[in-house]
Amino acid sequence: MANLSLVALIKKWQNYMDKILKDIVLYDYFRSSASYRVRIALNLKGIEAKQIAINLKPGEDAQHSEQYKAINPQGRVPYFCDGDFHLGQSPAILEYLEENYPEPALLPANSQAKAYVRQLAAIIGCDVHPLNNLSVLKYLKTEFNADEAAISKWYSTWITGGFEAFEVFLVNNHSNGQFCFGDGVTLADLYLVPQVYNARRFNVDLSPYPTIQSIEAHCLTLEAFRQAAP
Ligand SMILES: N[C@@H](CCC(=O)N[C@@H](CS)C(=O)NCC(=O)O)C(=O)O
Repeated sequence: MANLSLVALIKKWQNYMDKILKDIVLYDYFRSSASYRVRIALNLKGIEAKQIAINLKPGEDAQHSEQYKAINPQGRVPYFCDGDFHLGQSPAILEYLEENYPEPALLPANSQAKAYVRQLAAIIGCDVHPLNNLSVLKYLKTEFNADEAAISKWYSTWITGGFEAFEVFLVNNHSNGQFCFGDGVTLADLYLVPQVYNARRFNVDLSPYPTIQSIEAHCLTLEAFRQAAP
């Protein structure tokens, strides 16, 4: 009897571990725009992921907890697990999703078009977002005594610089005002819409960027974007 229940217990444990190992998990935070990109991709590709919230709110700082750092040593979100394969950094996660869950494609097939879309994504992912990250803002406050006004100025400076160029690229390349490129969603839209959300949070004036605003408005009519929104 005792042996039988031990076997049952082991079986139960094995089932549980199998489930965890096969699960797709996304560690994220609702306001994290890097996580928002990944949430949109998961929705578009119809991938069900278990979301685990890491509370980035100053004072909570769950990203720096020992427990979370044991999962993601970088202490940032998003962090993605496909079974026992674990991955940080939204660009890497998005590329992984694109290769392993190719439908619908988020990159055009043509290599020049693909490079153009990646360029747009990189304006935000490499040049805007990293400068406005939570840890950067915290550093400005604690190390340079930056007050709220200075932080806002810093924040809008990098968004404005990025959006100015982004808008010109969109216009010069004849964006249809619904998507950054062509007539469907690409990675560029996944980077743009969350960044516009950040801009709105910090009251950045978006009036000089009508195409960006129009793309945001259109993308937010799509269920995959709406459900991923903070
Ligand atoms: N390059 C990374 C950036 C990730 C990142 O910095 N995420 C922010 C939230 S959007 C974060 O976790 N910040 C925590 C912190 O700065 O302490 C990516 O694209 O995944």
